[in-house]
Amino acid sequence: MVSSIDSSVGTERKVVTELPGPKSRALHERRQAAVSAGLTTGFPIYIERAHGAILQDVDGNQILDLGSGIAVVSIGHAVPELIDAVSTQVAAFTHTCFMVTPYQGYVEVCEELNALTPGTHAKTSALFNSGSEAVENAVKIARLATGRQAIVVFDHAYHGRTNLTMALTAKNMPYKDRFGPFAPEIYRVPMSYPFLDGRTGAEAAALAIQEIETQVGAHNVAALLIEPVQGEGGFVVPAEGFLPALSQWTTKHGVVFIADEIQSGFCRTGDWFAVNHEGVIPDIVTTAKGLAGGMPLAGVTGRAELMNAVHEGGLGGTYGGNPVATAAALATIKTMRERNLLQRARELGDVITASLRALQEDVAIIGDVRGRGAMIAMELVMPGTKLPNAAAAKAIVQYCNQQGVIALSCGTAGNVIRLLPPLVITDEQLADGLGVLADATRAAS
Ligand code: PLZ
Repeated sequence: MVSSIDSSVGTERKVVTELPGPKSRALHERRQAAVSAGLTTGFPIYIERAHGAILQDVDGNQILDLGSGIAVVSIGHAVPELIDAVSTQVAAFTHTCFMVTPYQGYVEVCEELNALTPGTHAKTSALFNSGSEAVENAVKIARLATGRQAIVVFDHAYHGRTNLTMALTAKNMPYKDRFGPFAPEIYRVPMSYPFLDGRTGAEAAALAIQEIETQVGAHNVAALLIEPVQGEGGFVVPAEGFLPALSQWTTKHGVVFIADEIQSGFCRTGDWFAVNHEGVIPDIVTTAKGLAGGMPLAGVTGRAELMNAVHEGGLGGTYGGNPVATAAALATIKTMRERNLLQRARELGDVITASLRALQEDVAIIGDVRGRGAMIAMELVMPGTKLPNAAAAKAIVQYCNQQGVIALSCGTAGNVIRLLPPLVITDEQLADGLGVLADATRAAS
């Protein structure tokens, strides 16, 4: 099999041209003529190959990846087990459409999802292509199963860019602006955001619940949809007790609790799912990103009585659960187990948190350091306040890029730097990346 990896990609960050280099700049020019201007790219270096936590661009620069393609390649780039599984599957068959003729890989991924997601109750799953599509389907299922329409979402939420998921997403620019009209029956309530609201989990939950009950009515609510650690919205970790209180409320009122674990799931936070940190058992879990190591695959997993309430033929799609993507997912899950990436994510989190906390002592622009496992962020503020400092975030990302490090920003105000390294990043690579990030932060403050 093809298990040989491309050994030409080094293991160290190495910048050999100005960034972007001449070949990347030439490709970028071609791109301007060919690709819609609606797609922008933070760091337009064109990638040729990758390995582990290093991306190699067309000019021969070796770039340290602290973003994993937005939490996707958690097992690292070019993992031999994944290459083998995908290559074998490509040679066997690439597509049948699961609704026409099925195959084993689809069933096996559903079995894994049913077993890995929290709770020992009977579950079934359905597979799709993208996170947005998974969220859309979770909402469809919850509405059908409950016979209700209202969907409750939170401030700072991100759930996708399709029409329904734009409505579920909080931030207008760039996701929603002038793309409406949006889907009705979506209600947004306050998120627990300890750094900014200072509320305990119980207080924040009481506030959210009060708004739902007075403005929507519990009996109208089909589902409450929440990211247990918010991703694009700023790596917001709700105060302890917030998620359990909401979960209890949904159970009491027959509301479907949907955990969107698309960014936080699959080892990222040091557990299979972020809800596990507080023992919350969702009715439905949506997954994507880290699930398939870079192949497009998403899942909806939930209580069998909800998932199976759907009429025959009510769920589907041409490519959902594509055989190559399901082979990638099975190899990814196996790799996560064999390399004990849950444990590694916790170790990375400890190192990153300690480094950022030390930096916070030195500079006045870091207001908060937060996150779980290998999903850690710093919120940048105007010194002495909690007011957002988006300019600093932008400057830090640019500085990192110039030094050959991919760092991502997020946050409703664009003032959060988030770290999502591949979980196979070495200690040396991480120390190198954190050093560059510290230099960048000092330069910006
Ligand atoms: N739910 C929690 O994080 C995707 C978006 C990048 P798709 N986040 C990255 C961008 O700017 O488009 C995401 C997420 C959560 C849903 C989604 C949507 O997943 O696979 O991008 O559709």
